[in-house]
Amino acid sequence: MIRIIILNGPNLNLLGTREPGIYGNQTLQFIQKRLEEEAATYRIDLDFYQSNHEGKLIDKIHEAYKNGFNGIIINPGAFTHYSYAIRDAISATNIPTIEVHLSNIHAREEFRAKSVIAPVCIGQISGLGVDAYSAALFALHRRFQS
Ligand code: CA2
Repeated sequence: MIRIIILNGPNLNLLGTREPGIYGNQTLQFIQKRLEEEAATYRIDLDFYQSNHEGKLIDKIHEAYKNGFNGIIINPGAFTHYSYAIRDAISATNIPTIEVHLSNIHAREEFRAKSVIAPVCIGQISGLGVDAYSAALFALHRRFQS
C-alpha cells in the first residue's frame, strides 16, 4: 500500500479561527478528514501531522524515510521562505515531495513569493485553498499508480 504523510508547519493549527479571508474557514481537523476520505478512495495510507517547530517537522521527514513512506505533501508555513534545514531534510531523504499553500504566495508580500523548499520538491501547488492538498494527493496517487 502506498504511504503518504501530509505535514503542516507553524500556525496552521489556527486555521478556521483567524484570517478566513486569506486562509478560508475550514479547520485543520476538517481538512484532515476530507483528505483521509480521498486517500481511502485511492487506497492510500495517509498520515497527517502539524507542528509549530522546525525540528519536529524535520524529525517527521526522517521518520517517514525510516518507515518507507512513498511521498510527502508539505505546507511548510512561513518556513517555506527560509528553512534550509527542512529543504535539506527533503533533499537528503529523497522522498517525492509536493509543496502546497492555501494562499497564492506569488500574489502576496514579496517575501512570500520565494520558496527555498520548492527546488527540492517534485512540484508546488499554491493558491487553491484546500484543493491544493487534494490536487497534490491526486498527483502522488497518479505517480504511484501501477
Ligand atoms: O498559504 C499558505 O498555505 C502559507 O503556507 C501559510 C503560512 C504563510 O506563512 C505562508 O507564506 C503561506 C501561514 C500560515 C498561517 O496560518 C494561519 C491560519 C489562520 C490564522 C492565521 C494564520
